[in-house]
Amino acid sequence: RVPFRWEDPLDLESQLSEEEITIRDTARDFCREYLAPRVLHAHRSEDFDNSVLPAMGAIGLLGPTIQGYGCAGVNYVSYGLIAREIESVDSGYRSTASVQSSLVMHPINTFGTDAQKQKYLPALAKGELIGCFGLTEPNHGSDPAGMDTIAEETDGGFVIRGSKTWITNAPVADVFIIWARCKWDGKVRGFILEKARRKFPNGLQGLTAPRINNKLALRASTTGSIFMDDVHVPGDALMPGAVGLGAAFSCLNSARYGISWGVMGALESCLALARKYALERHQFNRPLASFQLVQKKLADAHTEVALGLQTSLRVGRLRDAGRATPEMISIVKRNNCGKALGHARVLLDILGGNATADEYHIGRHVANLQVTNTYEGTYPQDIHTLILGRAITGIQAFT
Ligand code: TGC
Ligand code: FAD
Repeated sequence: RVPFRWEDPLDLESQLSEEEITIRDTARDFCREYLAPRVLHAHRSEDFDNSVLPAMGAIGLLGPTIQGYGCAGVNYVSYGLIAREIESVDSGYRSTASVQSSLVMHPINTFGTDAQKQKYLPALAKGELIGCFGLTEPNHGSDPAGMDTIAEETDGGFVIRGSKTWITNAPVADVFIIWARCKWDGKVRGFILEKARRKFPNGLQGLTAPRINNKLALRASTTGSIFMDDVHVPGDALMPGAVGLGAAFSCLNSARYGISWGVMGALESCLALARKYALERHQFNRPLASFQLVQKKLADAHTEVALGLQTSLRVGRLRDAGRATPEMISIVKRNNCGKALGHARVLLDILGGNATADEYHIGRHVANLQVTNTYEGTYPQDIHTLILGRAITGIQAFT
C-alpha cells in the first residue's frame, strides 16, 4: 500500500519542480521564523510593522514573477506557493504583499514606461517603497465603472480629484496607483502618484491617506482612504498602457489568483491547529479527536484543502503557459475563499471556549477570511458568481 500523508493528501509535492519546492521552503521558513512570532502583537495592536516588507523583499518575495529590476523572475505557481505560506500565518500579511506585487509592481511593469519601471520597481522589490492600489470608491465598490474620480489635462500634466476607500497599505504608501476617469475622452486610466513622505519629501500636494482604525479583521495590514483634492500630477505620472477598465481588472487577475492559494494556506493552518487540539484535549475520558462528529469536521476541511490546492495549481500552470482566463481565476477565487471561510468557521468549534482566545489563532483566521470573501469580488462571492453566470449563459446579470 502506498503510504498516505494527511498533510499532503493528493501529493502536491510531486507536482512541483525542484525550484518551486526551494521557493516554497524559503517562504515557509521565513513565515515561521519571522512572521509567526509577530502576528499576535500585530493583530492586537493594529500597528503596521515597517520591517515586514523589507524583510520580504530581502528574500525575493515581492514582485516575484517580474523579470529584472531586482525581482526573482519566478513562475506563477511559485507566486501562489508564496501566498499560501504567508497567509498560513495571516491574511493581512498576504494582503500587504499581494497589493505590493500584483496591484502595484505588476501594473507598473505591464503598463509603465521604461523610466517608470527603473524609478519604482527596484525599490518596491526591496520593500524600500510601499505601494497601494486605489480602485474602490465610497460610492463605487463592486461597480468601479461608475467611479467619480476624474483626471483633467493641464499644462504638461493632469489634475486629479476624487476619493478612494478601503485601500490596503494606503496610510503607509509612498506610491499610489490611482484609477481615474479622464475628462478628455471618458476613458479610465492608471496614474502613479507620489506621496509626500519618506522617499518623496517633495511629493504631491492635496494627496492624503488617513487610516481606517478599529478593523475587525486584517489587523496585521493597514487600510485607509485616499483623498485627492485637486492634485496636480506631472505628465510622466500617467502609465501609457493603462487605458480602460480592462487594464485595472487585469491587475485583479493576478491578485485574485494569489488569494486563491493564500486562503488555502489559512485553512491548512486552521486544520493543523484544530487537529492538534482535538488530539490533546480530552472530554468523557477520550480525546476530542476520537469523536465521529469531530473527525467529520476535520475530514470535510481536509478534503477542501486538497481540492482547492489542486485547482489553484491547475490555474497556475495554465497561467504560466499563457492559457488562463479571468473566468478560471473567478472559479478558484470564488471556490477557495468560500470554502476556506466555511470550514475554518466549523473548525473553530472544536476549540470550545478556547475559540474565544486569540492565542489559538483560528478565530483570527475566520475573521480575516470574511474579508477575503469581500475584496476582489464580494461575499458571498456575488460578483464572481455573476462573472461565471455571464460566461455560462452569455447574459450579464450585474444590472
Ligand atoms: P466589463 O464590461 O465586464 O469589462 C470592461 C472591460 O474590462 C475587460 N475585463 C477584463 N480584462 C482583464 N481581466 C479581467 N478580469 C477583466 N474583466 C473585464 C473586459 O473585457 C472589457 O474590456 P473592453 O476592451 O471590452 O472594454 O466591465 P463591467 O464594468 O461590466 O464590470 C464587471 C465586473 C462586475 C465583473 C467588474 O466590475 C468587477 O470585477 N467588479 C469587482 C470589483 C473588484 O473586484 N474590486 C477590487 C478592488 S481591488 C481590491 O479589492 C484589492 S484587495 C487586495 C488585498 O488587500 O489583498
Ligand atoms: P458593495 O459593492 O456595496 O456590495 C455590497 C453587497 O452588495 C455585497 O454583498 C455585494 O455582493 C452585493 N452586490 C453588489 N452588486 C451586486 C450585484 N450586481 N448583484 C448581486 N449582489 C450585488 N479596494 C481597492 O481598490 N484597493 C484595495 O487595496 C482594497 N483593499 C481592501 C481591504 C479591505 C480590508 C477591504 C474590506 C476592502 C478592500 N478594498 C480595496 C475594497 C473592496 O474591493 C470592496 O470592498 C469590494 O469590491 C466590495 O465593494 P463595496 O464594499 O463597495 O460593496
